[in-house]
Amino acid sequence: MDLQIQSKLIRVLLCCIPIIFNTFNGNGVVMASHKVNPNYQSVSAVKVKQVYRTAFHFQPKQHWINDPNAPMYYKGLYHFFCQYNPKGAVWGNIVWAHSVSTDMINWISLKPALVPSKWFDKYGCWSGSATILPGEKPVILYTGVIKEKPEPGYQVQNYAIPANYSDPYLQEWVKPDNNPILKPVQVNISSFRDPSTAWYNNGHWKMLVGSRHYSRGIAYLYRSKDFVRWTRARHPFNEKLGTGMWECPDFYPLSSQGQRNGLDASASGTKYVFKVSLDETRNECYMIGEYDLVQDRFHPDNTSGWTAGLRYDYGNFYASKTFFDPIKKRRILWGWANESSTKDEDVAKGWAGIQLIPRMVWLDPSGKQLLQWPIRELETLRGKKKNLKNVKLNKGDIMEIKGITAAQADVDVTFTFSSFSKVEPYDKKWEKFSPQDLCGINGATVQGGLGPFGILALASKNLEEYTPVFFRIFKTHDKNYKVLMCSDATPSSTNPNEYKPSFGGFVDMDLTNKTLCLRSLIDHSVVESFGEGGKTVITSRVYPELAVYGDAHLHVFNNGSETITVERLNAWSINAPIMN
Ligand SMILES: *[C@@H]1O[C@H](CO)[C@@H](O)[C@H](O)[C@H]1NC(C)=O
Ligand SMILES: *[C@@H]1O[C@H](CO)[C@@H](O)[C@H](O)[C@H]1NC(C)=O
Ligand SMILES: *[C@@H]1O[C@H](CO)[C@@H](O)[C@H](O)[C@H]1NC(C)=O
Ligand SMILES: *[C@@H]1O[C@H](CO)[C@@H](O)[C@H](O)[C@H]1NC(C)=O
Ligand SMILES: *[C@@H]1O[C@H](CO)[C@@H](O)[C@H](O)[C@H]1NC(C)=O
Ligand SMILES: *[C@H]1O[C@@H](CO)[C@H](O)[C@@H](O)[C@@H]1NC(C)=O
Repeated sequence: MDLQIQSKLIRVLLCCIPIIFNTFNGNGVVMASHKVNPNYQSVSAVKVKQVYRTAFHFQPKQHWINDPNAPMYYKGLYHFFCQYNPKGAVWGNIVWAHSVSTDMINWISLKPALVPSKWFDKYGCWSGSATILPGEKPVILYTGVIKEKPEPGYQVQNYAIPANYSDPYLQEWVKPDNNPILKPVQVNISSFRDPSTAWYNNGHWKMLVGSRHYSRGIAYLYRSKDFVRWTRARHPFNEKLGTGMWECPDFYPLSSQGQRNGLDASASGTKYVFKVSLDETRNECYMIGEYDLVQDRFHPDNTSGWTAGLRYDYGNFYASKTFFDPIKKRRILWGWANESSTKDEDVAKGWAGIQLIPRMVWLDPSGKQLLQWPIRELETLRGKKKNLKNVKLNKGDIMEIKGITAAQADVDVTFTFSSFSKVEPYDKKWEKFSPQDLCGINGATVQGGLGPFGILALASKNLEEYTPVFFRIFKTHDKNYKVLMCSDATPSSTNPNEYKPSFGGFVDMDLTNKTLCLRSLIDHSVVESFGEGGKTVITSRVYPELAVYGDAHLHVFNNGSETITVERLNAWSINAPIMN
């Protein structure tokens, strides 16, 4: 059946299912970095402001969402859950929102899957993951908050199972009475959360729980034979001094270098990925390394360990989680992007938070990092197309890409240049700077040698507002080239109240062919950009005042003295899918 028709059919079928609202009333729980304003957390949206809502990114109809939870495939449907406040547009009253899809693009929302209802989750059903047990039996592991104190709450780990395995929608979940399965024994009772998907080897199920001991970030490993009685391993799976609380640990095997197919959590990989979300800095770090099966520990490779500073996304992206899609044999990454607007604006908008487009992840041919690419299903939304070939851009040139909906678009460009003669030297004093700092110093208006060149997304007619996404190439003292990719929200909006960071990441690539690619997904208040086939990814949230709907424009530009050629550009209007 055609996916769209099938989705519509599912929607029709689901209209008949009564939505049961939860009756939980949180009392101003303060989560680590979410200082919740109790005055706001149960202020229900009266009117949902549409202007910055995304068209093709995952969003509920209204109110707050954060972490993606337990993505999985079950009996013909992709299931997606996330942290959700059913009563307001700021964090609080957290339940598990639940949606299903046949393509991870069109979504239908169901009633929340988990709401606080038992003594072991009375003050919150926090993040967790799904594991598919033998016989196609999904089980959810999640964090329950049993006391409000000490802040941000006393945390335990619970499990939940489907009430009816014949129901492909998995609408009812049961929390068995032998919960919690893990109490915080000899661990920090208020920093003990986010159980990972479990994997199986050497006769045991294994899973990770995020924690901290003072400033030491820790991922504890637990083992079980029956999935109910769990024992903590003597050594943490991984830990690091000075990194603070580790949230949402994720661990998975990879196929060999350059192989795009993903592996089930329990398969043995050529290499493994270990990822944590760092609560203190509110960004993530992933590492590629070896899994020591005897010690049950993860050892990052020297080239991809802590010092490499690898991130899935150098912009607005947090609390990510992957799952293995058994149908298309791929590993899919989900991540949450919060708002860059103020709490008052969020309350006025009536909503906050989006999930980014699911990305396929696999090991780069170098073996040193991952590659990421939006799932192919997104391309089914492509509408009107604009195509360009061999267009030269001299210093200062800006060329508009007309004829598509620039506020809701997918643009894919290949840039080439013919010489390195004008490349700028990489200033030695920048070595202590992060790529984000470098992008802050070297914006699109700072003219250079080889770059800046790229696109101007969500631009107003007279360029009072625009979000530049661009590259700039430098030559280091040891005669290597360094490619910097930036996504700069600074000029994105004339509203002075927004958070408008200039995000940046280096692109570790071979420039022999003198080409560089950029793909950006532009969706009203989000610009999600993939540099060089997904080597470096940066997401920005932006809120233009003028460049909205039909008043948004898209351009390519060059502000470096070396002429840049747009060898090929494809841009599409993107249609809106069914969204909850
Ligand atoms: C279980 O789900 C199936 C499929 O939706 C349905 O036919 C059946 O009535 C359900 N059983 C119960 C006990 O709800
Ligand atoms: C335990 O976690 C809480 C909440 O994050 C924190 O305030 C406290 O310092 C932690 N204690 C230790 C020993 O890590
Ligand atoms: C990785 O680093 C460690 C410690 O610095 C060193 O002993 C080891 O030889 C390095 N391994 C490789 C493959 O470079
Ligand atoms: C290019 O640089 C000039 C000089 O700083 C600036 O006026 C112009 O706005 C820049 N172009 C873009 C697209 O930022
Ligand atoms: C350069 O281009 C050639 C021919 O298209 C291709 O085979 C090769 O992989 C490219 N090299 C790099 C480093 O991209
Ligand atoms: C998203 O919002 C911005 C602006 O308020 C903060 O600076 C970020 O820390 C926050 N990110 C997360 C993951 O919460």
